[in-house]
Amino acid sequence: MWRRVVSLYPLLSPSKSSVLHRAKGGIASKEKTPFITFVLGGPGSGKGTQCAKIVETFGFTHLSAGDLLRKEISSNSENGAMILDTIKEGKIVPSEVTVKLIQKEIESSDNYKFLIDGFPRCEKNRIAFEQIIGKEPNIVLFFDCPEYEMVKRVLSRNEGRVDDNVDTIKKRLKVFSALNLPVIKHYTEKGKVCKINAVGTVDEVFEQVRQIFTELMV
Ligand code: UP5
Ligand code: MG
Repeated sequence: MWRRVVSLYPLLSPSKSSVLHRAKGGIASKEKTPFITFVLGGPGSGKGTQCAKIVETFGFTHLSAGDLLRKEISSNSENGAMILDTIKEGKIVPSEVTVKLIQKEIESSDNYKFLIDGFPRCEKNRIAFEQIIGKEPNIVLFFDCPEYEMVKRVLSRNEGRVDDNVDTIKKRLKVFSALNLPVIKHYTEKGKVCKINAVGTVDEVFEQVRQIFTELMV
């Protein structure tokens, strides 16, 4: 059966106010450097849904790494076939490919506040981002969701995604647990993670998110 892995993971938890206090300095320096928010959580934890609400309420630009990769597939780019095979297997696309797509979006945007959704998914992704972009995230949101709930949400999404099937979701969950949780642990130790309980209605979850961003923007 689906195990509950995420919440049992021994995360350090610095207080939310100390995380926000540190991040605030970054958002104050408007337009000089980008303010980077990594939005992490397992497949179906609600990252994309909550990002849409943050964009609407707080004026961030939403960069979903998965959406950027799917766009590469549909535009028949040179990496399209490789990306499609990787996504079907629930594996992680080579870091440089994803970071370059994110970099292009950041550099061509007029905004300075970014939500980077579903990235970095592994330590190699994290290191590549920090080397190529030359910056760490200001803050990391982690949507903490039990596996049974993530599976239920993904399997009822019905938007025709090639990876929304029982076989691939099992692989995606394994990759999340093995490779993405260490990234969350890394940033937790650096005092950058705000953990959000992703169970509840979309609006209930957003209440927690709203509090974080309201405090950040003050
Ligand atoms: N829903 C949302 N919130 C809900 C709530 N509170 N209550 C009830 N239902 C809720 O939500 C999923 C579904 O649940 C939706 O139907 C929604 O209405 C409902 P969503 O907001 O889409 O969740 P999200 O966390 O965004 O789920 P997603 O499936 O997009 O997460 P993944 O991280 O798996 O997908 P992503 O697109 O980021 O990546 C896909 C693949 O691309 C990866 O597996 C990988 O192969 C590849 N990839 C890389 O290789 N590198 C990258 O950097 C990024 C992706
Ligand atoms: Mg998503």
